[in-house]
Amino acid sequence: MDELQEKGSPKSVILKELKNRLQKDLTYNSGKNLGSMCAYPHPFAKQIYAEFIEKNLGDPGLFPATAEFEKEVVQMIGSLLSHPEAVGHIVSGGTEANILAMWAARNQGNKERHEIVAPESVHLSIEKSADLLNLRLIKVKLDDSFRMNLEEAKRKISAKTCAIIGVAGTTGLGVVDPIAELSEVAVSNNIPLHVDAAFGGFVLTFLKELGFNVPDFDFQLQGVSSITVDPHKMGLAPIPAGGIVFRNPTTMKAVAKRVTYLAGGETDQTTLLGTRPGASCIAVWALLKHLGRDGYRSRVKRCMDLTIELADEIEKIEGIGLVARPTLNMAGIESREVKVEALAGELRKRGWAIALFPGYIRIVVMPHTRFGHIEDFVKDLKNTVKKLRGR
Ligand code: 0PR
Repeated sequence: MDELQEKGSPKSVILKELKNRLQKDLTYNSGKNLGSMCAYPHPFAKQIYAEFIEKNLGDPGLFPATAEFEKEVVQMIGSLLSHPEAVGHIVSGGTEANILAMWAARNQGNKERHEIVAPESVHLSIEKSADLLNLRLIKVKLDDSFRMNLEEAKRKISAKTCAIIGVAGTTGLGVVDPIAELSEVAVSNNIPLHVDAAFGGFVLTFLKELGFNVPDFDFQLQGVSSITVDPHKMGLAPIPAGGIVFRNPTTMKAVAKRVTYLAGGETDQTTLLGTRPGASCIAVWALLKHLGRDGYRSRVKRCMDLTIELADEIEKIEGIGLVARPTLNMAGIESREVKVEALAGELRKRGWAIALFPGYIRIVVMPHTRFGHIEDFVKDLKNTVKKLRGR
């Protein structure tokens, strides 16, 4: 048990202990982390973050310049998602972004509307939202390509539905739900469609520009009312930096609470948190300005090229296969011959940090992943499968 000491220790002693003990944490550049949707933050963003650490977006009157940067970040993200007039916030992550979207949708609808309709592949944060907001989460089965089954979704939508949720880059496999079709359903039923592009938001548009065949998912589609898009995933920003963008200010204002006593003057808070890290937001602003579309596009291309190489190698290994050809920079490994839990266990013993979902292993190819890391992984994967098949 640790306790707060009466007298402080010298910085050098503390630093030494921190460095020693933190060695236990896997680093991104070890190449062994193939299971995380986060990346080592871009060094420029890290520098900016440290420089403006004291900014608090919870009191925008006290930090008016920081608040302006937040507006501009949202506009830049909005422009990436085909709607520069978007409003929203840089928040703590995809979870908070999804909670905000559900909160706004619930408050905007009438009292009878207390159900949300989402695919089985939806992220846990939507379950948390339903729990917190007293909404009933109605899950829709997936089709053969692991996308939300459209016909079932239509059947489950009713006068009680306050939001439909589609995922653009599912947590497990990175697939994109039929957002264009869901948008039509949303428009004809006058229900907001929330798109969870926490991971896919910083990938899909660039893939499209690179000539990949990816479906539409953003504000181009009239029914899309809000989008979650996380700078701390493929946006390369320091944690915490999630993003929520709304098509209309009125949707966001549905959660507004007036705060009258702040040092910077009265404000309408439209976030879950009060005190919020302005440094995160300023770092995202700086990074978007620094990398530009071109910087992100080239990183996305590298990740996708590597993912395709990995996918091709997985397909060559006897005894295992891909759950689906990758849409994004993620791949799912399944097997009819060996237990994926055993396979994951063996790979983890060899130091690989990989995610294990029911029935498959998820690999995420992030900007810190190099060709050599994939080569090493494939080698271990081959040997492990061989060993397990031999039993
Ligand atoms: N929406 C989707 C589609 C997600 O995949 C995630 C998280 C969220 C929302 C929630 O985002 P926050 O975690 O920012 O609140 N997806 C990652 C996952 O579950 C989160 C993560 C990232 C977990 C890095 C572990 C890790 O090492 O895989």
